[in-house]
Amino acid sequence: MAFDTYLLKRADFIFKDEEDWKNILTRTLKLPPNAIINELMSSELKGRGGAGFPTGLKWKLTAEAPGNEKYIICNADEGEPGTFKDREILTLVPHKVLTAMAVCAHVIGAQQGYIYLRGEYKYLVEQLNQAIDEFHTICQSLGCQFTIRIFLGSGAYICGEETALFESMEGKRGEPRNKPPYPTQVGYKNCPTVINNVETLAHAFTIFKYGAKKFYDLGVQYSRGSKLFSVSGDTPKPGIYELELGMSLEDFVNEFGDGDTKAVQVGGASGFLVPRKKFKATAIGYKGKLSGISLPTGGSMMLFNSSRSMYNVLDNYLEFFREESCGQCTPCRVGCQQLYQGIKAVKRGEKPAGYLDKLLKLTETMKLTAKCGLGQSVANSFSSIVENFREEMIY
Ligand code: L3W
Ligand code: SF4
Repeated sequence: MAFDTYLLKRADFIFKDEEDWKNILTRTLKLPPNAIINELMSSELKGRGGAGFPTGLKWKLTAEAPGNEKYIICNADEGEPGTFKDREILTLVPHKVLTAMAVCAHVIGAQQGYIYLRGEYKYLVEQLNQAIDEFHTICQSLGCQFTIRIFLGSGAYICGEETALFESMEGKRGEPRNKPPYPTQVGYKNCPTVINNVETLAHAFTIFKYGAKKFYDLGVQYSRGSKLFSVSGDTPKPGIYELELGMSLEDFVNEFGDGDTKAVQVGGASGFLVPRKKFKATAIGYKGKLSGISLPTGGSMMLFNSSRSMYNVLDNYLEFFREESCGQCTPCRVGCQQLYQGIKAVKRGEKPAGYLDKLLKLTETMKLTAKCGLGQSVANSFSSIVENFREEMIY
């Protein structure tokens, strides 16, 4: 099939130039909020947590929302299996994130910001607090009263879902709310709130430093800029890489595979498993110019070679989802359990292979009826594994 190939290109923005933060902060805080929003909008930066909502629009909607009490929250509850990039940003260039949070506060009119830090990243608290103390001193010298605090999570995956995160911060069980209303209108403490992934804020810093065009010139139409990828699994070079969006999976595998890559899981357990025959036709980015299949992702890229059982991979994901489902809605609470038991029954020969089709239907129902992204996205990995590796699922 005809497919435009976007060559894999490395980018080099996120982990450098942090030392400029005081200048960038001073300069950007002097700009009117509208100018900052326009710059973000023209960069076409989209949320790097996985869903890809336009960042400039999120800030604009929150700035325009009625109310005097507003918040900026950095979502550092990095829990998607195979994702380990945000902790590196917070370790190596925390001031970029803090600077972008202060600029956001200036744009939306917030006095207080929070970093919601994954419980397992407790080891980062001390050094992050040191960075925050230093940051507050500089902010105050600029006449900016904005302050940032860390809120430490308790290890529940679901608390990375933004509304469950608010509930958790408010001292309640971490259970997702219905959306809409979106956080831009009703967020933390029911106030308008910007909630951005760590990496999104780090890219905003790049845009404030270099201008929108530099960012926009990377990547392809509808998928602008670079992105961090957490590369793991059967690869000779596991690690974190900053790459331009729009690359084909084939290029990615040529670069990171071990020569025997059978499939790549794009976007963690909530993403899609892409088999070898679709590498060429799959690109990493948001839908638009990319022909073939385009997959947005939070950046988790797990490679599997031919020694791996796709049944075991799916079993592992389902065990994870069944454990992490908050249990609030029936399709997800019961559905995850049924899927987990169901594939075991087929594998043991207790159910016929055709039972897999019933399970596929169940995932379609979950996609339509589950309350939040967790239950809705189980279908992604389930259907992509069962449809492409059915022979590995049966007795
Ligand atoms: C205002 C509207 N705001 C949407 C906002 C919304 C949120 C953002 C994305 O799931 C994804 C999921 C996982 N007015 C709005 C609006 N928004 N419409 O835009 O929203 P949404 O609902 O599309 O997605 P989400 O619930 O935030 C996140 C995928 O990420 N994922 C998981 C990643 C996990 C991590 C991690 O551990 N760090 O990133 C993996 O790919 O499948 O699609 O802010 O409020 N009209
Ligand atoms: Fe909870 Fe799952 Fe329902 Fe989300 S889909 S609210 S995680 S039970």
